[in-house]
Amino acid sequence: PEVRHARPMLSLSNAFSHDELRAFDARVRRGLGLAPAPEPADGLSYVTELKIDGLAVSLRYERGRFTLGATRGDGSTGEDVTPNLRTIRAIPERLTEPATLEARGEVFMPKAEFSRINAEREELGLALYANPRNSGAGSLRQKDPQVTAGRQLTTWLYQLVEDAPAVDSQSAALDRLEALGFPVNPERQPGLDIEGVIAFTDRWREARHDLPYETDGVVVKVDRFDQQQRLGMVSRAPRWAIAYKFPPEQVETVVEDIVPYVGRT
Ligand code: 3BA
Repeated sequence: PEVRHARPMLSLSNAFSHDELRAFDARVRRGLGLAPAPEPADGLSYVTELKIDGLAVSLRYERGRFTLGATRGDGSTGEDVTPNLRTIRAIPERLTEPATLEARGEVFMPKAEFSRINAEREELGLALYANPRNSGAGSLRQKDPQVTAGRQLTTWLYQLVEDAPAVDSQSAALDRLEALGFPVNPERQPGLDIEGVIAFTDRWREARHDLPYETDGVVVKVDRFDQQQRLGMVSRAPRWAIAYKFPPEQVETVVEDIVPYVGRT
């Protein structure tokens, strides 16, 4: 069944270069009425998160119990995948306090599980999944939760939606999600200016290959909620966040043979 999100799930605008990140910083500074370059007391800092290449979901908890889980869908309406999400061990059935909230994040398939599933599918003569992302999405959007249960899916949560927020920044929200019992990616960094953000993207462009899961970039967010609020949104994308995408992988392919055919024409 379909579910309407209580609050719409937004989308992220993209940046593909350091200059586009600096242009994002310039827009943020202009929007907040700050000087074009960082000053000691300007109160602006960014928090970076690895961009997980998975399927965005929203998990609803009432009085500390998991009650409803949905895919992002078009942002307003997603699919109810609660029984499938209940098979994912990383998703807590009970929180550490009886809170009513929504936690949003990414469900994904680790690289090793992707290899295992594809090897199994090859054995069975089934079509192979192209990448962990497709494999993860396919595994979650199953009619039979037993199929999902047979795949090792996991999750990182990165957004906390509460009626009366208990925290005033994204970095504190990530810590609170962790304290509530959710898995939160440890490779996050608060307290950065834009050059610190750029250094973070440079470090992970290479290091990402050593991770057991796929990341396709870095999400950069203005840390303070009051500043996020003042910046607002354009269409459905917050002006206070941007996704930096790693450059596509350059690989070499060996052409082993060329077989020409002559057709009727
Ligand atoms: N942070 C994806 N959107 C993200 C909350 C905002 C956001 C993402 C993010 C809008 C990731 C768009 C879909 C969505 C929850 C809407 C992340 C990641 N933050 N770390 C700023 O790791 N892929 N995606 N998800 N609401």
